[in-house]
Amino acid sequence: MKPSKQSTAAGLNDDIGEAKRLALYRSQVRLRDAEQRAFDLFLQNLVKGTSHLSLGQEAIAAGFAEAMEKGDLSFCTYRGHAHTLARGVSVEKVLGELMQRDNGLMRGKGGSMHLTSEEHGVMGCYAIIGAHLPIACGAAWRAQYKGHKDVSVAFFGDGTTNIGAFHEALNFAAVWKLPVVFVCENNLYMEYTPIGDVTAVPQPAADRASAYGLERILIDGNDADIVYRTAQKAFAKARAGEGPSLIECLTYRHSGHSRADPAKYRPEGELEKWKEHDPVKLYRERLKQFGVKEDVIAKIESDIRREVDEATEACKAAPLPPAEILTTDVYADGGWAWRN
Ligand SMILES: Cc1ncc(C[n+]2csc(CCOP(=O)(O)OP(=O)(O)O)c2C)c(N)n1
Ligand SMILES: [Mg+2]
Repeated sequence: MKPSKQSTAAGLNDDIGEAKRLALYRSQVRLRDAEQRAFDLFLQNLVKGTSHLSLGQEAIAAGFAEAMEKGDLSFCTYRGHAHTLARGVSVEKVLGELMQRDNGLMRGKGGSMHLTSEEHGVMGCYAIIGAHLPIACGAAWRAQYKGHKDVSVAFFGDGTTNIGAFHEALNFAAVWKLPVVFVCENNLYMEYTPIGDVTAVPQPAADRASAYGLERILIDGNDADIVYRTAQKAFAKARAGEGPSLIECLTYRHSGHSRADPAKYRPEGELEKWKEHDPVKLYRERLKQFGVKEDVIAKIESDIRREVDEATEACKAAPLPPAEILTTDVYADGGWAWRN
């Protein structure tokens, strides 16, 4: 997608307020720095197993998480670091998990693709494409049945829209008017295949919304203000009992699909073009347009740098998990920890 002309005009509408704007920037810088560090640690052979980065997609995680309330639930894919961090899980817990240390979020037993924190509303990262969409519907159905006001939010990629579970979940959510928000992060590629090569419509999620009686929502996913406003609207609709939303966010991943992918299949110059519309860079400019002083911005950046450095050191010093935990949090112990 070309950088949106609308985004600047929309961004200058001061309905968000300085405190929230600073929070949106802080969150995006934290996601960027933490994931860049994860990549450095992988190059040092300190990250075990595979991992999928969201570098370039930060505005979506930050914008949605900042619009969520405590108790709202996030359901992620294997590309889940950013969403987990954006809900407030610490950088140390996430990096520790990637490094398979005892201080990790799952004490090193899950790795990059299984980040979960019930306390923060992070209801897991799912490696099977589309698997979490019906699960998010189940969580939303529970909220509807019990009269709770929480919203379930399922994040997924463009490729996921060609999977049966996507269509089943959309239909079910629309028929039952469930408080669920489906967020498609259209980064133009599936694993290595351009989404346009294998999809019948140009916009894989937005162009299918009408099939389920839903509004067509297609936004600039690199502009955190636009993401935040769209999320707020969808959450208000869900909380009012008016049913689900399907939001397609246009974005681009800066790195390959996973750590093993050098992304050589992308046309020359495409990455550079998208980097001109980098969400972090864009939002830094936005803050300046609203009169935020350079030293305030620089302090946010240096505070995050320190946080990521300290988290890295803590993870490097942390022990491996003890062997005894192998048999905890699994069905062999009755699965009690998961019941309520
Ligand atoms: C049911 C299923 N089929 C295939 C795969 C292999 N696979 C892993 S990621 C991926 C691409 C998904 O692309 P997209 O939904 O656009 O998400 P992105 O990785 O771009 O965030 C595929 C096909 C899988 N994990 N699950
Ligand atoms: Mg994709």
